Amino acid sequence: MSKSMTNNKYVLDWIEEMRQMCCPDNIVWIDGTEEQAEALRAEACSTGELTKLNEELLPNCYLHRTAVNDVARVEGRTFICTPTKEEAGNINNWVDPVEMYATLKKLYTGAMKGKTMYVIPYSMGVVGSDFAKIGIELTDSIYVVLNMLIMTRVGQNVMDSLGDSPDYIKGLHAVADCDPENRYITHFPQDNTIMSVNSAYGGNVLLGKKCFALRIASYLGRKEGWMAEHMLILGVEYPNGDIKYVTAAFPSACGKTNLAMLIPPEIYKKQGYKVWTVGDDIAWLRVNKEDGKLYAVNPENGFFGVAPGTNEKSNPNALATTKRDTIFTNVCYDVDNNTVWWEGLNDNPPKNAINWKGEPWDYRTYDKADKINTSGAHPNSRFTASAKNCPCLSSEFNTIKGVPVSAIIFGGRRAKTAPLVYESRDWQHGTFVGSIMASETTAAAAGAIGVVRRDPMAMRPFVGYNMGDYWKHWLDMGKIIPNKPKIFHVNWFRTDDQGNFIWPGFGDNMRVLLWILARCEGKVDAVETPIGYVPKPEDINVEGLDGVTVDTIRDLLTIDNDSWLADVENIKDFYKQVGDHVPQEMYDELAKLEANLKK
Ligand code: GTP
Ligand code: SPV
Ligand code: MN
Repeated sequence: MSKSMTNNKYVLDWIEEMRQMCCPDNIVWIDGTEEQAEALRAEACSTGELTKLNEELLPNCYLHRTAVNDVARVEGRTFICTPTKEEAGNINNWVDPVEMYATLKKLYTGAMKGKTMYVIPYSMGVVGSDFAKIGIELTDSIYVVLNMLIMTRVGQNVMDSLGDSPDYIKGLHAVADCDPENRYITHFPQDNTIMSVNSAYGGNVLLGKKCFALRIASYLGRKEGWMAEHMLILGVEYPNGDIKYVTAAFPSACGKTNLAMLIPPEIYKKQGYKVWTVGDDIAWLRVNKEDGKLYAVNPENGFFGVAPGTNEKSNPNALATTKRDTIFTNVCYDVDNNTVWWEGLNDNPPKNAINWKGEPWDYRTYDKADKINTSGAHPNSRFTASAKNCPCLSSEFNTIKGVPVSAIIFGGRRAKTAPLVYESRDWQHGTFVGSIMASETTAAAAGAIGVVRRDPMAMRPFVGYNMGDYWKHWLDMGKIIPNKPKIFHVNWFRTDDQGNFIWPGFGDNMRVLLWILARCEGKVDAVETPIGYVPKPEDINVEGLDGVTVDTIRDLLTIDNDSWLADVENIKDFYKQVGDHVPQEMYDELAKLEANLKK
């Protein structure tokens, strides 16, 4: 047993209780030092848990493969265990806490026999800042430890900051048999507790991320008057040096990392425009007492990004971030070069390759229609990369105060219906726009891909309480933010009749961002439609775009009343499903939308 990093009796008693249940051979505290991390990497390499990659091409980078049946978040096995089902609501899976603790106890009992239990003290947010919250994760996986060291702030200063307070989030993770039938990702908001068992994949086991920074934090935010959201945070720098910040909520694998690291098109770059990344996945938002604006911080310390599709053209900043100190999970292994590859990196797949399942792989067998079985990298394969290596990292990344938010942007993958961009009329309408978000499902969660489902605020899998109460919390926040951000909705994913994306996306999304910010400054007009305000087509700059004209923009901005009316029916069903906690204001907005469309 390594030396304890604290005398805090709440922490020590809990660890002892978990030790007695899980029966590890050994307990090791993770102190955040490079020496300890290096020793753990070496140990993981010696057992085959990690493969060290080419030190010249990818210094300090490693490859890891998870079990074939453990490659994404499992929403069906994720539970919010509040004392009553009503508190968790109809959208979450719920089990009575007493029953769930009993189920889990059986699975954890003896689960760490022969293994080491690592104790990871971490902070979400800059240690000791007003935004920050402390967690301790106990895990028997070195892979989890090494990921947490990249994704969060770990070290003695975290325990010093906690002192003898009981105010921290408990997280217990055991890989156990990695049995999908007994996989549980469970949250006990009233107990500040997260318990995860039988998985070793990303969002299921890096407990600081979705489990804490969204599910538990959203619950705490409601109680304490702030918000935890599935949002990127970026700053747009104008040629005069001004920087305006926006946050954007898109569902998993719908473009947050890409937008957060956007490189402006040439026409803007040469004028001096720049984009700075504050966060790519999670935002914690609080009202600033001095100026009455909403301020955002990114509680994470790294990026757990989707690898496929990341390349020199789509996201050079993300690619550069992954060139050192990175853990790659479930990508394709290039045996000859001892490097990694994924679909969409380049047109040069390795000839001597091992796929994400760990089998020899011939790139000629790739079939777009059956990616999971034929691709070199899993569609949800990821990189875990340190924020400090990101070339476009904002100088405000370690901000204590947060950055002021000018605009909140919602968005999803919609082949039809949603226009390129529209603006809500006010905060209440904007909350409604968030509540009716819909998107085609992706590989980020287990299950069918490409099915349209409602994903309010991109938070469907991440709200730690009743969805209706969450919308109410949004409305309530609107009442306590004197200088509210404007709320917008975007869709980069409209397709033509052949199924091709019409909008070029990626860096060119800057053109839409600039319209959004011009609206926030009152510098550009808009056209009122039944769903909100859309740009005049000529106000989206198409200079330097290949094959995209003002007519293309006009087409991308059309609102088809019939498909929207069909959506209204679908929203009514969804609201019914959310149940009787849906605020009346949302029904009022829905009625207004329907009336506008029928006018
Ligand atoms: P999570 O990490 O799961 O929360 O995902 P994310 O929202 O950060 O998504 P990410 O930026 O990793 O993008 C996921 C996929 O969307 C990638 O395959 C991208 O290539 C694709 N994508 C991102 N931005 C655009 C865009 O503007 N247009 C198009 N057509 N595709 C995009
Ligand atoms: C997401 O699915 O939204 C992710 C990846 O960001 S995970 O950490 O697995 O949740
Ligand atoms: Mn995410």
